[in-house]
Amino acid sequence: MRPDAKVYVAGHDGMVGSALVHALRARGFTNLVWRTREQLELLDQRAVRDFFLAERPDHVFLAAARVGGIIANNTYRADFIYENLTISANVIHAAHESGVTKLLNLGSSCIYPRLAPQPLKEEYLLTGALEPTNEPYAIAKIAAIKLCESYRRQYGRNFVSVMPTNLYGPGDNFDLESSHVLPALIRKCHEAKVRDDHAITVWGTGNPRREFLYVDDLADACMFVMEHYDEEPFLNIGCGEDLTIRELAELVAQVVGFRGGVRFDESKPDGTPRKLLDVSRLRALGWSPKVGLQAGIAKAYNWFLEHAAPRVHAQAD
Ligand code: GFB
Repeated sequence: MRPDAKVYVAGHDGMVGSALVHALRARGFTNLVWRTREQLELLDQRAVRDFFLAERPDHVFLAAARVGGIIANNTYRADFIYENLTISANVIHAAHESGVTKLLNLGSSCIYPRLAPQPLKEEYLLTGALEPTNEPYAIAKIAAIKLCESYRRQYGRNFVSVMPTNLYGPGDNFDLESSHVLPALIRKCHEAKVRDDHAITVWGTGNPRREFLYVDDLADACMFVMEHYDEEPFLNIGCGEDLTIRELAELVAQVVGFRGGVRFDESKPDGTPRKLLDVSRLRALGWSPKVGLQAGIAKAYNWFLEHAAPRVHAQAD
């Protein structure tokens, strides 16, 4: 990327998009473009097209998406498939029409078959049935991969996709119904500590295994891919290590300083039993993460204390 390249970050105010803006600025990129949802509705095809033709960005990070944890995915199934399909189609097509030099599309590790061998290699895509709780979201993300591949094959566009593992960090959603597990556990442990509760309640059996990546590492990996990788096959982004939800709950409790117990609500879904990415392709290209899980949870907890906890308390009062 030239230092004066015009870079559009779609989804700049989300957890991933804001980490990308931060990473771009830290590397000296100043010609950044973004729009709030009020200024540009990404579900509106004409508005997206007009924006791209007026701004003509050189590089695009497609980090705009409707996201959420297992219950949100399972409950708002229509919203998750419709919004994610539409955003991807509108942005990728407009990037093609306006002649964008390179686009990086962010997917998700839930694109892989529920019972695929572990760790998940990129070539396992479309080799089996998906996890039912997030099938609509996964189908939309698979469609986005295929959009990038297809514009590359038909029109020679440099559109690349990456599949991040479960992410967490500053700017995360800490709502107990719609969030992912890690921010939910930070909030549950914090509130239990403040209230001096005996235990927190964790959804499911605690047995599923998940891999977690700190969002600044993800942003760093996206910068690396934007600058060094121009091939068609998409790339996994993860740390290559996982743990059970029970182990995660214990680790979060330790970082937060909650000394009570953990009980499991087995009426809530477990989701896919294991989701560990094979990250050998990205490692072979020369990228690896920097932030360990315990340090990352401590950073995320500090952000929660500074930004999210006051809001949560204000809502409760
Ligand atoms: O993070 P999570 O919602 O997403 O849940 P997935 C991971 C695991 O943590 C599941 C358990 O087994 C949950 O049952 N869990 C335990 C909890 N306690 C909680 C809690 O308080 N809140 C939440 N949310 N989970 C999502 C997909 O799957 O991951 C998306 O639905 C996307 O499509 C995203 O891929 C990264 O890892 O199961």
